[in-house]
Amino acid sequence: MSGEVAQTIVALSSAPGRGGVSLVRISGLQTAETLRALAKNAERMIASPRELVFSQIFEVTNSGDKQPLDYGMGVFFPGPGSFTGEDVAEVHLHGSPYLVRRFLESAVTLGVRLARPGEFTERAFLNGRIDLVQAEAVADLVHAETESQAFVARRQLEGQLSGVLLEIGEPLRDLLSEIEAYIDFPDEELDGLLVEGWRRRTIETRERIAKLLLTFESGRVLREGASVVIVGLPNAGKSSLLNALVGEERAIVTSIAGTTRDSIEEVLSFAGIPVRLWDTAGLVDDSSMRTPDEVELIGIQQSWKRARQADLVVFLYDPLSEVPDEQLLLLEQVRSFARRVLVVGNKADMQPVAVGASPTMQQQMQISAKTGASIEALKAAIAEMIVGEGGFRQGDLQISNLRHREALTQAEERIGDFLLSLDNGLPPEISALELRAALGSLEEIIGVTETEDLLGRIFSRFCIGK
Ligand SMILES: Nc1nc2c(ncn2[C@@H]2O[C@H](COP(=O)(O)OP(=O)(O)OP(=O)(O)O)[C@@H](O)[C@H]2O)c(=O)[nH]1
Ligand SMILES: [Mg+2]
Repeated sequence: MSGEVAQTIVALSSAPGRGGVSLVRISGLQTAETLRALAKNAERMIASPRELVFSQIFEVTNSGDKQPLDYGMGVFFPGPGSFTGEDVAEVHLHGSPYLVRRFLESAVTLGVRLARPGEFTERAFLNGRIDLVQAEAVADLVHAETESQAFVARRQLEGQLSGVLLEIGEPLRDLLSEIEAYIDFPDEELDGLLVEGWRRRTIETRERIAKLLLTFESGRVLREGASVVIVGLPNAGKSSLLNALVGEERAIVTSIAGTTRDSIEEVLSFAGIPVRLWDTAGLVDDSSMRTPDEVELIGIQQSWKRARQADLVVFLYDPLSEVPDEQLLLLEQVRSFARRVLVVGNKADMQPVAVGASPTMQQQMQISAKTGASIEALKAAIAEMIVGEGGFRQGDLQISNLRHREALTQAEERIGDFLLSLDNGLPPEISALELRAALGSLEEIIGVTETEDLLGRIFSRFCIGK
């Protein structure tokens, strides 16, 4: 154990600021000793682990004097059966930044070090309590803002993804030991049938990896939220639609064309899927009858940019438009670059009379942003389009982390190289190298093989006290 890890650490684990209760966590060899110095009833906490004990709490001054600080609760979790695998204590103080600061300073006076972000979870990983995928899930759960994000993180924390990754690697591990046996006996001829078996088993594994990789797209949407951009002609009702979806008067609505200039963002959740919804300045093309001013022009440029980056463009169609041809032209333009387009006809309350309702119009649904008609149906349609064909179903195993995707892609590529080496009749020691690299990539995800750099990147994402 390095000196750093051997040190006892302390941090505020609840959110900083004033509140009902502040929770301070301590982990390491000196935990019991620190608890004895700072809590009057420490002995009772240590004698009955995992039980909350009421106690007077002390502070320790620089000169080593003990003084009353607060009344609170404390609990002791002996290692190795604790979260970090070390002795851990949690002390509940009254939720005051002053009390917390004095408590932390007292612990530091006693030789305890302030923890870095994520250091408790990092210790849990280093002590084998959880694997890397689970450690990342802890951070994801803390950051989860919607039901689906929490669901994916919880599954990952429970170890489902780790389990599947181990299972996928299993045939590769077996195969590697078989091939290595051949390396030890270089005179033996490689049997064609045997090689065929190796090939088949590896292809099966590669297919499983490919399937898992396919879940990344919907997984990413769950984690980061999909960006949904509302575009359309000026006055189509885009800002009215944003307001209807948000459920409050978020954007300015007027009957003046060109009201919205800056794009406006709102974060919402549709059917448990996080959505970053953008209202944009109405699009006008060169043939427009009205000439936008400089500010509006910049807004329009922004609209195009947002639409290009969107996961889904909602094209809000105005059946009452006086420039129906221009509107169809814009729709075609949007269709030419957007990944997914949902064409929504607005102002259904007006019962459009012929105007603009040309037969070429391809509205997928009709709503009224003004009365709120079919807004719920629109939310469902947006959610459905984001997660896409055969995409996310609650219950499917997801990968949602870029690091996982990179490592799986690596593994997939190295398996391809392995198969190539078999095809080319290369010596087994060369094939074994490729296979070992593939396995290495898989194991890196869980943290069987890890580097300091990798750990630094993962745990820096955590908050202090976690
Ligand atoms: N009858 C009816 N009027 C609507 C509906 N939606 C919007 N409007 C009206 O259409 C006008 C323009 O609405 P906005 O929401 O400001 O339109 P916009 O697309 O954001 O316009 P710009 O920001 O100028 O691009 C306002 O007078 C709204 O009241 C609707 O569903 N029915
Ligand atoms: Mg607007």
